[in-house]
Amino acid sequence: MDATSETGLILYRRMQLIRQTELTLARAHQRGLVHGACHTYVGQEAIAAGVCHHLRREDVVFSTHRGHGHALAKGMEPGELIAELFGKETGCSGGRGGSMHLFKPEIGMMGTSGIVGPCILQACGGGYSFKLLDSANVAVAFFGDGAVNNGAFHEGLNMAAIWKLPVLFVCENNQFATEVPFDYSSGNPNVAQRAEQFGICGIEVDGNNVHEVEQAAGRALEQARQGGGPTLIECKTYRTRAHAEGMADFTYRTREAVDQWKKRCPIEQLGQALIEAGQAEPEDLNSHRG
Ligand SMILES: Cc1ncc(C[n+]2csc(CCOP(=O)(O)OP(=O)(O)O)c2C)c(N)n1
Repeated sequence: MDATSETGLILYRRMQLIRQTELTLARAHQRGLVHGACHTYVGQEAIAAGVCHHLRREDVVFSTHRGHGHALAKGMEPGELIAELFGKETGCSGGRGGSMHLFKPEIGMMGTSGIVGPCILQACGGGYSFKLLDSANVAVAFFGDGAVNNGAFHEGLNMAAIWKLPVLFVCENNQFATEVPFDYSSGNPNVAQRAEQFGICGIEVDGNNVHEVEQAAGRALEQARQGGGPTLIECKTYRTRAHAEGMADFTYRTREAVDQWKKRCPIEQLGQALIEAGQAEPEDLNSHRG
């Protein structure tokens, strides 16, 4: 198998692992087995998979309330994640944290969080410590469009720029903060463009195209490791389930819009591309389902 098809299959498997874990959790939530809120990552899998493809165990990730995909892509076992949401001692946080307190520092998973924004500053702290230690590790902040009009975004990007911190800022622009459309809440809804104001590089990618995400992240992470400073990547995407399990979904957006985005499923798109390029057979993909 050549390197391209191997990468494709790794990414496919990683995205399926996230999708199947999320669907398992959604069903468990419906049965009342999940304690606390559960924000799934369905539709956005390409972003965690693409970025984390280039991360080493020592690199650190700071996440959000929608962080199951980040934890899994950074190497957390699905069993530890599911057990945590079930409130079991075998969960990654001993069953005392739940979905928004997933921690496993030994693999660089520095936490999901119920507070929108601070992960940006925490990643700057991580990057600053790597700089002081003169290490080639990087810190990654994943955050939604809902975080970019928060002070933490401006403080964090500016600090990372002036100190050339080894940080990657990944904005997952799924177009809504709960029910508020991003183009309503933003004077300038182009997130990538904002990087210029801080003197850093900003890139916009199709967040449902895992290769686009993976390649942009690979270049930005290499730059950060070599002392070239931070990058902001805006990944345009869409969540295809409700904001959180059990919440109503079609008061602020239409079923048709959701259906349109389901057709752009990142997993189906990659699977199709692998088959068309002769890099995988349908049975390979079935055997890589998570
Ligand atoms: C500081 C802060 N303000 C408000 C909230 C309430 N809140 C929870 S989720 C959310 C929407 C976040 O949207 P976004 O960052 O775009 O992430 P998404 O849910 O779309 O993945 C808000 C406003 C919060 N948790 N923290």
